[in-house]
Amino acid sequence: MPNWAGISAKQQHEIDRLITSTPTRELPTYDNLSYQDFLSNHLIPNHPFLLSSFATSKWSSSHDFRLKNLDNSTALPNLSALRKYAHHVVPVANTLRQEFSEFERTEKALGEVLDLWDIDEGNGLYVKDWHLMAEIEKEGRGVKEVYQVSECLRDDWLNPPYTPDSRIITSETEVNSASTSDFRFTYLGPPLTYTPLHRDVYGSYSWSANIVGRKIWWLFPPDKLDKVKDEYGELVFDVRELQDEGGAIKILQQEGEIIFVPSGWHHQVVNLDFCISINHNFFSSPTLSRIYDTLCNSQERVEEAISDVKEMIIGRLGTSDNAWEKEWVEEVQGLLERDAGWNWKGFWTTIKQNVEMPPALDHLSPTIEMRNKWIYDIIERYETRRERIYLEEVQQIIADIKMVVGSFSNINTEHLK
Ligand SMILES: O=C(O)CCC(=O)C(=O)O
Ligand SMILES: [Fe+2]
Repeated sequence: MPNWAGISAKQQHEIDRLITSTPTRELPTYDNLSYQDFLSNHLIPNHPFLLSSFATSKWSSSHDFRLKNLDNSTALPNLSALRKYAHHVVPVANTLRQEFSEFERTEKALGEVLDLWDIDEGNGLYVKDWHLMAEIEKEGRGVKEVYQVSECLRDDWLNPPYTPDSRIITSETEVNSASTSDFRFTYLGPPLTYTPLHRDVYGSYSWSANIVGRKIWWLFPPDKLDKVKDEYGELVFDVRELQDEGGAIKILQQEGEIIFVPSGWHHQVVNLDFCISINHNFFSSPTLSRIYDTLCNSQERVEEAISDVKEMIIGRLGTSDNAWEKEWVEEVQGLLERDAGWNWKGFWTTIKQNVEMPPALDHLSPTIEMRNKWIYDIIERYETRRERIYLEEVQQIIADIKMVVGSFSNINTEHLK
């Protein structure tokens, strides 16, 4: 008995095929994971794992969003409980309509999508990247009405520091402003809605909790992507088309479990049931060098894409002084922000904010010495980049970071090498 009346026998067959073709779990699953073990065994080596449903059993959403399903161990979604958010305008992907390398996407009031699902329609619609937590906070309430962030996941440099209660939102802290980003998402969709193969924004880590339903994940370490390409050498949209599904680590994530996706790993996700999930994209000091590399690569791509603009600037200003280079650097940084979501200013500002106001307690973060070493490693690398001389604002931000983390010579990093 499927947990969603809107699916066909053919679709149920595909779900059964996905379940039976998933091997026994190849990744560790913890009931309890100390921060120290998380840091040494997963954050630093960049390895995936799962937390058992114990991690979400006390979340309000695990109670409120589930309807007991007598025929099945997996719950049904309590769509009526989501009605209190019917006025939220949410991004909706139509997973039955592919447009080039994305699904057709629109924005709708959540209530409109719930209306369709209530009559077993809209079975390709996937509500993705809904900023539920930010919306709740904007409405003056606390996110404890939905979830609690597991203690070991609190050192999150990309999102507002976790607080269960309502947050005072000033123009300074307003979500989506330049100073605070929000990568706390909620996803919901019927069986077989899916997220195609991708890597997360900025090369971040992500964690994803299944509140309702089960998902299949295909995970690819960065050095295992050669079998995931089509005949033109491009990464495929859907790994199910491939022989051997590209040799992925394939995981069936049960209801209530949290999966950790390492930084820079490609992944694809298919919902086996009607799923409601919550995820965070995040990063912290152990992966700063990967985030740094991702930004350098994005900049290289932008520079290649607009190399004709460089010629135009040189044609106009000549090369007798550095004026052309300053303009070129500014042009690239502007486009980088639009294309990659941030540029050097955004990157270093994020680091400055997190060293000035660490998001997690000491025992839930790397030691200060470790953190500072990782920061200094990327500062050293940045200081060899030519464009830095033109980005004066960024130089000041880095000077501020150095003030907080102390001068390099004062830090004893010998034991970390
Ligand atoms: O659940 C999904 O459909 C996608 C989730 C995802 O890509 C992530 O958590 O990084
Ligand atoms: Fe993702």
